[in-house]
Amino acid sequence: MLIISERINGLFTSVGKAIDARDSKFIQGLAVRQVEHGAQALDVNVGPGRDDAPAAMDWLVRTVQDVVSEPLCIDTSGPKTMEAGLRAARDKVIMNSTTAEEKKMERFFPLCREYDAELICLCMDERGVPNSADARAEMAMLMMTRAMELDIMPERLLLDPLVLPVGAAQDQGRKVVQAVQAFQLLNEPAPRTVVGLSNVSNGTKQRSLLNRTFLAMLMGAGLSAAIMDPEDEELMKVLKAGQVLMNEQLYCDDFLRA
Ligand code: THG
Repeated sequence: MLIISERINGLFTSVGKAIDARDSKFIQGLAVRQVEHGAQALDVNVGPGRDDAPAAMDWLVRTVQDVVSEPLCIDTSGPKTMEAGLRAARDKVIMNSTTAEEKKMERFFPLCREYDAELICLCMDERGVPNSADARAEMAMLMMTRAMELDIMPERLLLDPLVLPVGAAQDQGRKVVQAVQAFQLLNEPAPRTVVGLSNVSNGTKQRSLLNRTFLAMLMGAGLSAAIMDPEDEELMKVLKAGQVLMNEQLYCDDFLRA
């Protein structure tokens, strides 16, 4: 399980303010802390509704990579902001993300090829989010096929079924679990999968409990990566136990500490 830090995101009020003020100390402190707690990659997102998004992304990427060497996951739906992030990045990145919208694929696949990046493929298109696991798998297949036509091999992709808040769409949780299983049958070797875990608990009162329960379910379904908060200790305990139970880590009596 690849742990991608969710915290460098302008959605968080404090992070949004730090980006506005170009407060590199605050952002760098957060980045270092996330890595110390187990982040293996860092999602970076300047947040919604900015006129200066490409400039903000350029600054954010440079600021974070000055203090950590983990790969960055450049999180934006805007091609200009994505390109600014790709140009600023010193090492290879994960692009987060294309959707199945024609306009998105036309811009993001060539960028992926040009910068030799990995790419998250988010299951949604002009009509919204597919309502079933099968419809999500069909959309993931479409993105994978289109990528291959441009010589982007499936190994470079991460398929994201798109997690919705349980409070708004309670029937979607199990469909996402089923979609993660279905995605792995789309190719050989099985394509990698990723989710934005905390989406599931948005607007609820038991965020950590819902996040860690959903993580266990998704790990059981074979999930490869999660955008999540490694500073949530209970969540990280479930992750470590899950890795032992899925035979991804060697069991020992002290596995939580190991
Ligand atoms: N898939 C992919 N990328 C993603 C998502 C996804 N990137 C963004 C998001 N979803 C994952 N990251 C977050 C980050 C923050 C929150 C949820 C998911 C969050 N933030 C608080 C909120 O909105 O209530 C912020 C509140 C505060 O200021 O503290 O919940 O699905 N590929």
